[in-house]
Amino acid sequence: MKNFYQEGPGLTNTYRSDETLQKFLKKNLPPEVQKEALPHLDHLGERAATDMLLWAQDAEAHPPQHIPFDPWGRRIDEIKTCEGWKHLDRVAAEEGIVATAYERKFGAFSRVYQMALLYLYSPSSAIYSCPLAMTDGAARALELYAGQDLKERALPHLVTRDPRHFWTAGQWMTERSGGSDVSGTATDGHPFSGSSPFSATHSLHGTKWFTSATTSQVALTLARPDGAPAGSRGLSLFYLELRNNQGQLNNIQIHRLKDKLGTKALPTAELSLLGTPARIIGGEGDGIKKIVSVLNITRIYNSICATGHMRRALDLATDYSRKRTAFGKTLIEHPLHQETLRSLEEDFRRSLVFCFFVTKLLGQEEVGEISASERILLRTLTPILKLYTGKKAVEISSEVVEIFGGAGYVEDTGIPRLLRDGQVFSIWEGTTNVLSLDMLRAFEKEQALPILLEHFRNCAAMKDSVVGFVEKWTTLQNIISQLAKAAPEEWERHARRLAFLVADLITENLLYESSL
Ligand code: MFK
Repeated sequence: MKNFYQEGPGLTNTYRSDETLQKFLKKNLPPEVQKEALPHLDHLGERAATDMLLWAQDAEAHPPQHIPFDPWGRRIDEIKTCEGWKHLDRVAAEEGIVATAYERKFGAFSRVYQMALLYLYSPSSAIYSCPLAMTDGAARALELYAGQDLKERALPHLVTRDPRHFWTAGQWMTERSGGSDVSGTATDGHPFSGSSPFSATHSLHGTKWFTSATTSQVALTLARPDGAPAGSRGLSLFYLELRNNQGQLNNIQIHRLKDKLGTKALPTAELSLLGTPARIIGGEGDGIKKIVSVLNITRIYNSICATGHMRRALDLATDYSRKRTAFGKTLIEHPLHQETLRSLEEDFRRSLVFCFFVTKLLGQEEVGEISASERILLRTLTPILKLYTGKKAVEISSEVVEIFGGAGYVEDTGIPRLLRDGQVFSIWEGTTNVLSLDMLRAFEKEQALPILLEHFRNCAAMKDSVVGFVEKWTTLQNIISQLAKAAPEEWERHARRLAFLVADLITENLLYESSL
């Protein structure tokens, strides 16, 4: 043991090392999709373990800086990002991380292919996947609600594969009064009288408290047009471009970058709109309903990124477990360690199959091949997926830090970052409680509960009386019958428990069906 030095964990092609993903895709993608997607995923898996990894490390080592003034005192509000961050933007465009979904070459499976790309891209992207989530969500909202001229102006940039023309979008919803409750949004929209290249209709005044990816070219935001009522009903959805043709900010003042627990490479700013030209989307009102088309996509991104994050943490832990010796054998040879990893791997597999189940439904919806009950399942399962994977990402990250022992608690091993970054998934785009309540909203507005129960009755695990499934099904039925005549407050009190039970049932069945 003289002069012993521990070898650290390493990564190899993250597609080839991911047996679960490979098995899943080979079983679920039609042959013509596999023919194109699998070599592409192999190529991206290689990049995720080589060039992307180096750029992500560069981005983490050189976080963004806010430069409010130029040397002569002019307000410039530059956000300086490093080369690594810029490269990750280029990779996103080149590899079609957003584009694949909108080209719709493979119908509903385009989404599965695209989310598989995102899953490999995200853990080596220093969370450049966050700007991409909002870009994808904005593309969908514009596709659904924008006028033809705005679509023609913005959409090609959001979904291009050409890095020179690629734009990312922000989603600026959160204000000081609330990230979950946006009804108090204080940003006003007054009629705009100047000229603007995107035919602005309003000038916006207000302060946005969390604007991630503030280096984006465009953003969607909520504001209250003159004369609109108070509360969330009075909000409208707006499109804006951050800079004019000279590269100056369009009456936007950046106050500071947030000093966050994790996701350090991602510029997240507080800013004020000081008469920023903006274009109303889809007419006045229904702003929340329109912006949830963004949220329902970013929530699925969140889940895919959380699951990619779990995979990365487990890859590092597994590799380390093969290298680290304790008590006369490698960690991986110890039965208790094996059992710990096995249980974490199972949680990861549950997350992966759940993600792709919901992704497939999203793909079906986007190409108009979804039944009425599947659409309601998509609506209801999206928040449940997000809350489930968000929590699993935190749990797995914490266990993996522990697997590394003291080394996991030391910054320059890079392992503590897993825990800091992992924590964002349960907060970003809705906390566990907000999402549990969103599930109840779907139960109420869409009459989703009977459809969910019918789905469970038809599950293979139910038909084959799989013990774990049947036990949970009985528990779910008991809770529902206890709540049958209860007041809404009682449903709220049990919403989290219900949501996790639904997630357990869905994942139990998907694992059983897929034999993963
Ligand atoms: C990656 C690193 C990131 C860096 C750090 C980030 C830190 C975090 C920064 C953040 O701030 S993240 C927080 C992001 N915010 C959210 O995720 C929003 C959370 N809040 C919600 O999800 C609320 O439920 C929501 C604002 C969407 C709605 O609340 P309201 O104001 O009570 O709306 P209401 O009246 O229930 O719904 C309005 C309409 O939208 C209704 O339709 P009707 O007009 O027909 O009645 C709803 O049914 C519909 N709706 C609401 N949610 C929906 C939906 N429809 C479909 N899907 C949904 N999810």
